Amino acid sequence: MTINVVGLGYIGLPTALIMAANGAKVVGSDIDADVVEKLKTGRLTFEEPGLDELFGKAAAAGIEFASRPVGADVYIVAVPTPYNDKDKKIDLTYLKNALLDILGVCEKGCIIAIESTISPGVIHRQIYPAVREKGYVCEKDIHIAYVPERIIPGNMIYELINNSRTIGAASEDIGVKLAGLYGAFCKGEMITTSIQVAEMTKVVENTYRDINIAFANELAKMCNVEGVNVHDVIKIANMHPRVNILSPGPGVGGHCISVDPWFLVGDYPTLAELVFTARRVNDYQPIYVLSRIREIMRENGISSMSDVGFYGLTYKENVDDTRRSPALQILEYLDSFFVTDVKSFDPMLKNTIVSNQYDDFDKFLTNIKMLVVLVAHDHIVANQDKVRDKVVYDTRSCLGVGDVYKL
Ligand code: SAJ
Repeated sequence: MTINVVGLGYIGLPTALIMAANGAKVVGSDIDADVVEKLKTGRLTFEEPGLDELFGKAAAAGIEFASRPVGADVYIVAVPTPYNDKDKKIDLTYLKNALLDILGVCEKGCIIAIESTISPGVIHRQIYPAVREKGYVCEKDIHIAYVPERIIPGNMIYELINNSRTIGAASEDIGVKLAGLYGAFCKGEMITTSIQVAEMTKVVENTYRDINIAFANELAKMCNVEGVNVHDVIKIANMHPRVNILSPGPGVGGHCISVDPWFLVGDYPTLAELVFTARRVNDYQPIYVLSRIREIMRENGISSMSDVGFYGLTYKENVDDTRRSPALQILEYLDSFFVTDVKSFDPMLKNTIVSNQYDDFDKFLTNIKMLVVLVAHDHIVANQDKVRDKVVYDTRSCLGVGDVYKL
């Protein structure tokens, strides 16, 4: 069986590599010529623990890279699916373009397994018609399946191998074929179900997490009014056998949890009230953190933002991904008021992406009076002794050092 993984981003690349490393004949394709060129010359496009080693194994096993889809038995599609800012509905431009490219080269009988997040009903309402328009009979000439990914950046390789997989297919036969294909590298349970259930489940998983984090963020604000440590409250509440509250933080970033719930809001505007409110709470969180920064500055006689340093620019700990990062949102907000002198440092970033960004932690520290920890990278936990003489606002509650402000 030959496999073409279409879209070599955060999901497509590890998937292509793990399949090749486990013996499948894989071609990875991406419309971004730079990405293809880098991969062809042995360079990875982002950092992730274990990805380097996996790349080596896949290269030795003969993985190929191309700038367009090629003939294959199975296509695995992992292209971006953003949402339209106006109506919050899913934007299927990339997915439909990838599909048309595949339909231009595929043979009858192939399976197109979509991994990109989609909103419920998209395959029947939008993908099937696009396939029919090209003269194919769905589920006879071309099989469409929905196999959403579940891996978490920072622990992707482990989760690719160990998470259970949802396989949404129109027939048992296709479900079994895909379970065999994924089962070649994945030790988790293969759960075969209908396409519609798989579609709804994917969005539900991320929405559940978003709502839970929104509750934690709201709780943090109430605890702050009471002068109570929210982390103590959550820790004790979570000791109840049926309570599991997530952690408050400076906001919800990344390209999944802060995006997918909008699909439900866009599709069911009068029904998804709780989902909408949770999104608003989490989207407002960076501004709340900024108001706390101002309060803490006042309390400590710090009058200039140039004395404040932001630690962490990525959307979460130990990754180099800055998409929809709360830290960048705070910086952008400050910038809109012409406050451009805040200093920042992120050990995970090799490039300078904002002004006054330091590449040396010690130098960064000597130039600030107040440190705002926005991301709990292992690096800051290991180096916390160095920040003892600073006013510290730890929005992730990751530091053990004595006198720090918590969220
Ligand atoms: N965050 C909090 N508090 C928490 C947990 C997370 O504020 O207790 C913040 C993080 O700092 C980050 C954001 O939420 O800014 C999202 O991070 P995350 O680690 O919760 O999730 P993602 O976006 O990296 O990955 C999620 C995962 N989904 C679930 O856990 C249900 C992953 O399994 C999915 O594969 C991925 O979305 C996806 O691609 O859909």
